[in-house]
Amino acid sequence: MKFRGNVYRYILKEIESGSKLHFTLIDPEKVQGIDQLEKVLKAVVDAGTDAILIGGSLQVFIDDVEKAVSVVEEFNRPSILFPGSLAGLARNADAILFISLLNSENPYYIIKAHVSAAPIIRRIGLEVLPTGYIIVGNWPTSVSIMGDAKPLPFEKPNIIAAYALAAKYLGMKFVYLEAGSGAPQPVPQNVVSTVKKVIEDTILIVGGGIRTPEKAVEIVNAGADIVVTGTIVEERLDTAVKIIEAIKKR
Ligand code: 1GP
Repeated sequence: MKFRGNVYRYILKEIESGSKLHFTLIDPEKVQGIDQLEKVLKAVVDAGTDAILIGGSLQVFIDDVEKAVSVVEEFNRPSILFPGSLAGLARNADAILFISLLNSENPYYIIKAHVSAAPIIRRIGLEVLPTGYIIVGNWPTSVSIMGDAKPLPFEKPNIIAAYALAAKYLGMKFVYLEAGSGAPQPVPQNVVSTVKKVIEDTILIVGGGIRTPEKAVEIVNAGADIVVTGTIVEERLDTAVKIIEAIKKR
């Protein structure tokens, strides 16, 4: 059954009821057939994942994104585009994380891609989730390379928090702290808590390098509202299920 409704209100309602959310990231480039995707989605939805993000940094092609979205439609969870480029825009999704890469050194990723995308999004009629996207960590990752960003080091939580606060003051509804897909370490607890303390009720999404239930629970306990996992879903579905269950029953 297809998800129906307003995605932002759905997320807010969960958060206001005291829940922590989990989003599963599906990279269309890495999907190995519809059967495999259905199996993965069934497992994560049964475990309690709240929404499916669809996107990637490389080789994303609109046909693949639309195909992935149409499989998500079987599972009554919102499909949210998480585009690495304009090729990640798909007609049939429920919403789009409209991400400004705040610490990019290239204005294209801060605002110019958005200028190109905005009229298309309006025409398609996608719900927009305005998101300040901040790449953090002590190493380059695909997303920092593709987005011309120098990751903000974990040792500078106050600078990371200042970026997040700027996003809040610009009116963005979400702040996404991104350590990068497959990062060797997830965002540390002190960075999450420092950011959450200043952005208060702005919704905090944290992702990148989360591979164990313990780390996921640490991150939500530090103040993340939403945790995203992608790589572990592709590599160890059983562990991904445990991560979701741990977040949901904490
Ligand atoms: C990437 O934050 C997500 O945008 C997920 O990262 O693939 O490391 O889980 P992982």
